[in-house]
Amino acid sequence: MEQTFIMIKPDGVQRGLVGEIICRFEKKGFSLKALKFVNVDRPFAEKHYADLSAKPFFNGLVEYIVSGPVVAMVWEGKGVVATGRKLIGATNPLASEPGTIRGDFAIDIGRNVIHGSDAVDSATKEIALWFPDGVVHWQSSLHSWIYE
Ligand code: RTP
Repeated sequence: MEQTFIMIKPDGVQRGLVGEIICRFEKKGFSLKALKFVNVDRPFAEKHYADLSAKPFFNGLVEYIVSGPVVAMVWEGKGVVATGRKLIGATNPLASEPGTIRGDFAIDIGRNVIHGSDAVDSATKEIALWFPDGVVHWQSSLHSWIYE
């Protein structure tokens, strides 16, 4: 079953959106496989966002991610990478549809509350980076009510 890496960024934590975000993924039917509350340091944030290192906003992005604790999670389910991105909404919250997390709770691209892996291979890399000891294996008892 597909897995994705989701991070609630420092603004999402500070604004008390952790429960709301977890609720949205749970209600959709996805399963939570790993969760930790963590302060990341600069080298770690730079590694996570290595693909963006040439972007002009890279330094500000890293400063933002290290500015407070984040919630790192692994969610599992059919199509969770792409559908997780739909639940999150467009990168720029002003372009995110109402009903999405960023569409409902954010305004500025530099304070957009949440990160979600953009492809299955980046999800695999990000899960390995954030959860090097692996994740818990379990199956929800609701499985047969969610999947045909
Ligand atoms: P994320 O990785 O956080 O899920 O975001 P994304 O794929 O939707 O967007 P990406 O292009 O990978 O950018 C990563 C994060 O960088 C910040 N950003 N700031 N100031 C800017 O122009 C700008 N552009 C991007 C955002 O926090 C974005 O989520």
